[in-house]
Amino acid sequence: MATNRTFTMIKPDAVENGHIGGILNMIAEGGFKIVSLKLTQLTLADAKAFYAVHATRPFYGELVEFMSRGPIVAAILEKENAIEDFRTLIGATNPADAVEGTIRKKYATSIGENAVHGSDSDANAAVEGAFHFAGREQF
Ligand code: RTP
Ligand code: MG
Repeated sequence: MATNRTFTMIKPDAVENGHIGGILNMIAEGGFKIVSLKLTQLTLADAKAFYAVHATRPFYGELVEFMSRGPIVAAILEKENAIEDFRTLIGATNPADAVEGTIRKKYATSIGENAVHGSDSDANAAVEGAFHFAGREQF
């Protein structure tokens, strides 16, 4: 299995609720190496661009308002099979469906405010990582 990278954000709800440390710990315990990391905040325009793929979905307005309302932690993570293994670690989009031991089971509050993001493909991980980090910030 090839080593590859995924992109994650600790979303505004989890930052507000004091879960940065707990989530980074679960990421480390899950075997992911942090290759980029920062506390930052999306503008409304940033959030609209980042989630452009969801522009026609009914929850888009709510999603971009939420994602820009406060600081987030952005990170690029490296591991064998990173995309799939990270989505397993974060759990289902709706925390009500997330299994025990996942980040969303422990820290998410609702389907919209679900604590973390994980890229869904290698191509999107590269685009999303480059959205937040210059090449010299990707170690
Ligand atoms: P993410 O992209 O954040 O890792 O989440 P995901 O793949 O599990 O879910 P996705 O379908 O890509 O949806 C992106 C984010 O939109 C919000 N959402 N709200 N109210 C709703 O029905 C609803 N559905 C999705 C969530 O914040 C979700 O993570
Ligand atoms: Mg997604």
